[in-house]
Amino acid sequence: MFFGTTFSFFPYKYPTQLGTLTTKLTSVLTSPLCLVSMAVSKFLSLGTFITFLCVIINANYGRVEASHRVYPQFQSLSAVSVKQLLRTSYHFQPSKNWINDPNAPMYYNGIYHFFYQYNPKGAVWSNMVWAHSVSKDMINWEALEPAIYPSEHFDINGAWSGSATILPNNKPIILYTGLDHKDRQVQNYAVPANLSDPYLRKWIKPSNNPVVNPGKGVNASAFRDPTTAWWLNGHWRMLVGSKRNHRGIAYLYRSRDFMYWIKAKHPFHSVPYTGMWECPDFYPVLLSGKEGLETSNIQGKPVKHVLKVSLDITRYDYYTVGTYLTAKDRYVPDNTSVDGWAGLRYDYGNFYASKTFFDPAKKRRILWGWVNESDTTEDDVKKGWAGIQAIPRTVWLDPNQRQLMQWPIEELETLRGKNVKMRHQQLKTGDHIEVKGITAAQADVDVTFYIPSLDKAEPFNPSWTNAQELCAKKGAEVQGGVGPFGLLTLASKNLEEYTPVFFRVFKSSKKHVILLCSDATSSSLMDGLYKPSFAGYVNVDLADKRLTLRSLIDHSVVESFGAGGKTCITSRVYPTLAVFENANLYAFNHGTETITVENLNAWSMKKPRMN
Ligand code: DQQ
Repeated sequence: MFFGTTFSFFPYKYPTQLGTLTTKLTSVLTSPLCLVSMAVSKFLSLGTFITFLCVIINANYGRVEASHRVYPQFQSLSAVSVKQLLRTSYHFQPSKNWINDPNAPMYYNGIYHFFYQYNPKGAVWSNMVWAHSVSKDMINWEALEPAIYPSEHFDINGAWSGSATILPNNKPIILYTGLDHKDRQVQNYAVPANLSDPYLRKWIKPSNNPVVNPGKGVNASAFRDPTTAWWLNGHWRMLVGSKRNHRGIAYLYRSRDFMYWIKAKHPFHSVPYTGMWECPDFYPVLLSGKEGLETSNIQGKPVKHVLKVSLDITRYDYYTVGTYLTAKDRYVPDNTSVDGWAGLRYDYGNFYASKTFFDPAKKRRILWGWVNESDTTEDDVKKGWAGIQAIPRTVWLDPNQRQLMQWPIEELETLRGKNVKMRHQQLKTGDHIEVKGITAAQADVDVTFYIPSLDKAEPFNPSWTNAQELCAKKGAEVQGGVGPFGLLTLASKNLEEYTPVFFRVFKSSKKHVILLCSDATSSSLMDGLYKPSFAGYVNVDLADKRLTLRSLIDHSVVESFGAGGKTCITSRVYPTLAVFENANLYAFNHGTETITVENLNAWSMKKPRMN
């Protein structure tokens, strides 16, 4: 079931890395296919055969690594001009070049700091530094000089991802991965040079770095992305992502003084056949309410914990909800959380290497995620830029305690300009009704659909475990019973191009199954794009016969939140006709059951200060 999803990435600029072509080929041939086949080989003779093949391939070609694809010819090619056509307006991005992972988001004395992986020289991944921006609202940003860049033996070959911790007496400290002079991944720290500079412009990397070496038994080329540290019973703790063979691992390290770290005997958590765990994130969530918690602040509080890992093989972010066994210093996911590739995702679209932080100013936990491109590397070089960040999201535990809820930070609403409404509008089968009067290429749309009757819901086949495959099969044009209904975003006048975001309701023996799709198949007339039918299931019971959808539309991104933030999907799209004032927005229904737009609000969005 994962084959289609995984392999569909490879023609584009997704996994694989620093190696030779052979290594790249090996990773294509081995990682996804072999891991799955090994998992199923107990049951299938074909699986056994493929596993055997993989072992031979692995034995012949040796180490398999994956991270970002390398394009030596483009990596330091300065943008001649930055193409504005598809640049986003209110999503975070620098003025040019490549960006990837969010690093060390934090709040310090009234200012939000955001660091990110950045190539100062070109529009493809390479030459990584920690770019640095500051903001008072996480919407308007001012760019500063890079905070961390390769300069010492412990990071001379790269300054990769990491996290911030606020030490007692309000002292920020950053842990990050350095690629040292031997190309080993080591963990370093950096501190502000001047705590009284409100912008914390300069960061120092003291000479006692690295503070953590890979050590015996740890794969030095798969040992990265330290988490925010937490304090418990006299020790700091932090996690580092890794893998051994094909087992994904979060190693736990402890320290009394933040300088001298010892690896715990047992990994904090690990799962077989999941490959490299990049950018782990671990944090507490309250059992009820939307309030966030500081990572160390759990004593006496009714909490669960969340462990998120970025699976390099699929390039998606998966999380489980579970229990932190503090006495054993281990994490155990709840039995309601699937621990692996079929598990919950923050976002069922382009969203990777994410990281949360606790915002003490508004007592909330905020999630940042990198939204990568779906065009070709050549397109990125021509554009002179690649990568944006999703709108920061507040995250909290769903009252059902089985999943998270996510919602764009409230500050985004300060960008809302002209508002249009649609009320009690019936959508009969085949209708698409225009939402007129806003800048449809740069908009925020929030809609509540009312479903008068669920009787016509199509039967759900239990073999449809892969939402994305189901959405590809039953797209926006395929007539159903209850749905497909939703929004046609970034639509050209004659619908040569459009990105539908829609629901489809099925009936299974016990309950209704709701599918949310964000389908890029018809989004662009351009060639060579990755146009997936991203989708996720939405775990709601429909007792009130209502479904809500919010979509943030920003020229080349559509970021959607289904059912108040239960299921989120971000699509990158590259319209050629549906641009600027030629983009349109419609509400539509292709199901035989009439649906009512009970309430729709759409706003033109203003452009914030963006770096
Ligand atoms: N990107 C960083 C790594 C991380 C990966 C390097 C995830 O630290 O594992 O740019 O996208």
